[in-house]
Amino acid sequence: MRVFFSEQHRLHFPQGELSGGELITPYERPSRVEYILRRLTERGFSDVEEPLPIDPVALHALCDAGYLRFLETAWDAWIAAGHRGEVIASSYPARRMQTNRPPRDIEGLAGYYALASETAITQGTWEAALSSAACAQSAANHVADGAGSAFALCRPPGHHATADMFGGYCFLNNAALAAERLREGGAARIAILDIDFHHGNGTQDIFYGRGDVFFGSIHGAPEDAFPYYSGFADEIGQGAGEGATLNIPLPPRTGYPVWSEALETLLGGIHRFSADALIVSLGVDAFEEDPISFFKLKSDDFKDAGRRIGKCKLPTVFCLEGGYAIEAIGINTVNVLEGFLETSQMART
Ligand code: SP5
Ligand code: ZN
Repeated sequence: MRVFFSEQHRLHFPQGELSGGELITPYERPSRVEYILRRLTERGFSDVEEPLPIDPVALHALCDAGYLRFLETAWDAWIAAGHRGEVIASSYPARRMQTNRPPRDIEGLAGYYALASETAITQGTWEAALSSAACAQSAANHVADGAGSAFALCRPPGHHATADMFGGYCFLNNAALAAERLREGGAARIAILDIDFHHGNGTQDIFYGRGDVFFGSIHGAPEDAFPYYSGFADEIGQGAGEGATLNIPLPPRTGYPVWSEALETLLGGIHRFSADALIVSLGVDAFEEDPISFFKLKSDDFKDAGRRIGKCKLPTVFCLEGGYAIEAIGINTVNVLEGFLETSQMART
């Protein structure tokens, strides 16, 4: 399985994450990918490639133009305004306020384009987000060209980002870009399987009205877990997309017996959808030792999950999402890939 990876991810390393009223060292930090790379090497995944530069046409087709301009210029505007910290949103267009009038002031603009305040923008965030998106795009190209699977080692992650909002450590929706690329590559129907602990609100939002892209997610129930305001079981898509969204929220302390049953339900949905290709939003924060999550999966469970996913026998792009138990993130991530390869019966191309 080819791995797409860019060193440019390092350009995004905010110093602070707003958590419990404090600024702490971010959970989503550069060393995460170092652990994954090390494990990939140990396990013989030696085919690691730099992605091609992002295709700007695809990016603009997916995202709001004002949002992209904001991401590109936010840091400079913030510094020019005299702010001394990192770009952190603090005011939001909440209920009954104006949600369609981007302010001129950069502090207002940050909240206009944010969905949460834990995620800071810093000097290299834009470049890093582009490189992460490029990994997803190149991985999708590789699969569209006939490879059975590919792993986009995306950092920063993407599944919380909508076409016009950042947050949840995400800026550009890597999985959505991969889906659109597979569509262009000839796959008529795409399934996105999101096994990150958190609901992939951004991916869901992007495809909510679409009948050609299925989105299924297992996640911590919104009553108890970020992003709190989406991921309910009655969110099923709308219009042409009705029935093409499937959410399975699960309560605190959910272990593998219940989690794997939910996975089978999603895989059944993907089968009935008759997908031509699969994208896995691969977060491993369902792990029992994850510091910000509450599921109880063990490292071996990730291998079993990979085996179940491989049985779909679909061309598959894996995009890295979350996972914050850093010492185990390599083992857990690569376990999914290895389990997948066991059952998908596709050679490591
Ligand atoms: C990609 C991804 O996994 N994003 C997750 C973003 C979560 N951000 C908010 C986390 C709030 C966690 N608070 C729980 C602290 C438990 N000690
Ligand atoms: Zn997550």
